[in-house]
Amino acid sequence: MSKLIIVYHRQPYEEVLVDGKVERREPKSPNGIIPSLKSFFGNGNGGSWVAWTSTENATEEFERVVNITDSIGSYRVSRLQLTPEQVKSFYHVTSKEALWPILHSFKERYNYMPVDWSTFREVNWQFAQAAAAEADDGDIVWVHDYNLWLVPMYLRQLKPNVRIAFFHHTPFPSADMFNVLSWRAEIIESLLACDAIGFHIPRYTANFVAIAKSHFDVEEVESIPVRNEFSSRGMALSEERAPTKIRYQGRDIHLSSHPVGVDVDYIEATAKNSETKTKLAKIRDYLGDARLLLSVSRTDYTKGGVELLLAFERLLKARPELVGKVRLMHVSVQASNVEAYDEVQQEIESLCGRINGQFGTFEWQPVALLSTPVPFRELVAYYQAADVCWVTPLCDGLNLVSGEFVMAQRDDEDADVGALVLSEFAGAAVELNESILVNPFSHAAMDSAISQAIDMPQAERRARMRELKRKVRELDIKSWSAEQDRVFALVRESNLPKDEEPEYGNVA
Ligand code: GDG
Repeated sequence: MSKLIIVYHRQPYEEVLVDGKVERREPKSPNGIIPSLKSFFGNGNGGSWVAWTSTENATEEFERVVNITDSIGSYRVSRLQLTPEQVKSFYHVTSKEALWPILHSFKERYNYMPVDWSTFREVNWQFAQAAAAEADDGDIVWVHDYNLWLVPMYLRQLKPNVRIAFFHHTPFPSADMFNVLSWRAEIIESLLACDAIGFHIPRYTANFVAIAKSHFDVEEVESIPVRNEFSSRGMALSEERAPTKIRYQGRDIHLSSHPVGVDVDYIEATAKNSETKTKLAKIRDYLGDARLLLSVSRTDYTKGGVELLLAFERLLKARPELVGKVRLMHVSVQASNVEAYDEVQQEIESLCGRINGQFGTFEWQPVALLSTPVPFRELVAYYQAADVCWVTPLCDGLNLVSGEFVMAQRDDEDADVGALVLSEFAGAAVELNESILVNPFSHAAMDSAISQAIDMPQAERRARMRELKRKVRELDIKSWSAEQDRVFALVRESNLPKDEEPEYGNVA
């Protein structure tokens, strides 16, 4: 059986400095993308993980490759040592200031000037070299996300007979947006060196195919209809068909459109845990008869925090009877080292201050802003306490918060459940169309959606929640993993080197 080599920019554990020595700790919570990816090593075949670590905290005994044994099993971690200058240029500048805004369709935020593309190439080349050192012919190298876009092309040069798969966690924009990138042909050519490429939803896959066809002689070989329940015509991200295979220079490239799901079992178990129940009781006690509106994200202009706060301000102005009766908990986890995020953080802080100043009293404040992460177990208790979960990104690859909120809701017949307001421009909207879908660019739509959610009777909430739960359960993290395994199996059989290709009439 071939090995799997995962290439992801972060290491699969936390590094903590204890008495001058680096200790590696397995994240306690299985929630999040790293534990999900690591679980692919759990089948006993072992594997390797390639990531970077900064030379900033380097110790003398730095080991380039370490063997890890943890709850999943044993695997190797190959670490690239990047200088602080490389990290800044490759990650904080090129990836976050130039690529990220275009992926999320913010042309006006495209910051081309500080980009040093040669450093981006150099870092991607180092990742490709490290992956090549871990891989034998026939092994699958699975590369994640746009900051490693050039790895497939370099890897194909270094190891022509490895299988290369790629997964995009972000949106893939339309051609007129993508083509703003000065390095567009190089990026697409690199992706065409893959044997498989995965996206969250059919729209992103279709966008990629259209761009690839416009740059190179790419043939669309296969497509499938999108399941009826995921294709409400006329919605921002709806598509009727999903391309599943393209051909370029005689090689097949398999395409998959499947959202990364949430860990349903873990969220359900956390929701039933006694500590969560205690926390929930405390939150309810604190809220009294006020209702909780909840918003959870990283601080990022794509997440629409500013627009959401403005809508909350309009709500309190338009419906004064809600003053003192609804509280907004706005978790907006602050990131560091990206200038654009600092600006948004300041805007959010200033808006929260303005709303509290206008509508608050000494005893009562309408918005609670939290800029540091809330532990996941507590977050689940807030999901349960929330009357409305308000998720209105301007653009989001998928959005896991909406799925987590749904799975945290109680199932019993008479339980009070929350309502979900979800942006049409989050990939999750394609699946979760029983939520209140909203266009976050329209004040009128934002205003009526939040009012509709607050006023929605329990019977309607429960009916919608039943359907939402069914879908989140069906498209959970296990189903995403199964889809990736299906694609890996296809990839193992295709684009075989000439001497391994079965001959006609000679197939077992
Ligand atoms: C990228 C894409 C795509 C948030 N606040 C706290 C906290 N979180 C956790 C949530 C959730 C995760 O962070 C956020 O996931 P999202 O999907 O909402 O967003 P991104 O971080 O932007 O992720 C996105 C995703 O990749 C997967 O492919 O869906 O579109 O942008 O799991 O729970 N967790 C804790 N405290 C917090 O305060 N513990």
